[in-house]
Amino acid sequence: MRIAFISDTHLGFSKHKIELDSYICFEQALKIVKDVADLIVLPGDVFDSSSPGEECLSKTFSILQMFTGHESVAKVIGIDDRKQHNSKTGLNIPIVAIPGTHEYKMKEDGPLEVLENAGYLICLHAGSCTIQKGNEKVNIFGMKGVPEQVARDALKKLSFFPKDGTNILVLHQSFKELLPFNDDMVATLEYKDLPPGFDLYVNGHIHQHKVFELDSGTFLIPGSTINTQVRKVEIKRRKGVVIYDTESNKIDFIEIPAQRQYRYLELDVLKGLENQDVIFEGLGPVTYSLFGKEIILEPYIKVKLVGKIDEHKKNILQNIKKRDGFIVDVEKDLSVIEQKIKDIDLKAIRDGAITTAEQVFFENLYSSGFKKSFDLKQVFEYLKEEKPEKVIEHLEKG
Ligand SMILES: [Mn+2]
Repeated sequence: MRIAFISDTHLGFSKHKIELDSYICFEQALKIVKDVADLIVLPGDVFDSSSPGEECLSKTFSILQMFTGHESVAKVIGIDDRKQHNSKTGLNIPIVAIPGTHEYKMKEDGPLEVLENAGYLICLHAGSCTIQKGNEKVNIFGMKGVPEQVARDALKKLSFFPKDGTNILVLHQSFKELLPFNDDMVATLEYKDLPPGFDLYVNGHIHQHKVFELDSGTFLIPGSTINTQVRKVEIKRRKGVVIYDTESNKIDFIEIPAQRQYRYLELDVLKGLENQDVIFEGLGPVTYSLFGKEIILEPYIKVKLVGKIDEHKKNILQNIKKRDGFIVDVEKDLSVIEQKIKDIDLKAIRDGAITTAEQVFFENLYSSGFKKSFDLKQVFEYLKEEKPEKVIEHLEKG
């Protein structure tokens, strides 16, 4: 059996002036896998939100409908999950999904249950389902994305155990080994916590595609189909889907053909701003037709600025930001802010504030009947030094 993994599609993602990329990539992912896969697995973060709006659901339904209507060869023959509603899928290929961290809800139904009730997929929360094609059986075990602090205990409690056939465990969590630091708020799971005996361990959540071997078996991170954070590591590799062949154990990564181009630049304002064309060189728009419209995906350039900006540089920067046909996202390095703070004459501000406070103080005292015979200047000094007892002493003397 050939199983497709399409992870972290984040349908409805709309930050960074990007609105349709999630749908464009999801539709292409389904297009890629529909002729080659017998089963599709979505390892979480299918939606970007646990309560997507009508617009997002409508677009999602439109895309799924493009792939409905055919008789499937692989069939779902059993589901073992308490929260499961619907065992039929209207698509030509069965789809099994788990909710990710973005769809997380304690108990209520989320968007994946909406798709399940509409007959599009099987949503596993803490259970398994079996898919059969000819004589071959594949068991998909799934645990929905849970808060990291409880992930280790939750997985242990489920005590997943392989069944007859090929066994695949699908999760949506962080792992301690994948992090550069140890923090139970961020990850409690370690590879050794994985139940043994599975043919493949699949994990959503991590947006960079990776495959590696563990003692317990092969660990597959399909990676996301969209960049949700424009960071150096995240945009390094183009996005895609994964096809796993249960017979040969081969894992293939297939790139999504039409996707927005990204570039990450660290720019020293002293050197890098004069030759602006270098910033845009080699990047161009990508067009794609979806929902009966031609959509132009402009290249996205993230610029991290390092150094001090003067007026002249500010103008150059404005030109870069305004360049037609590009999305330019400028992030200032902290050192720029530090420099700005240094440039401000703090002493002048402080002195100015005190002078104003002094005036207000005197005016208030005189208007409330204080005689000018008091050395109010001295009183104010005492107050500034936080010595109220001295103030009283002074007033009593007067
Ligand atoms: Mn995600």
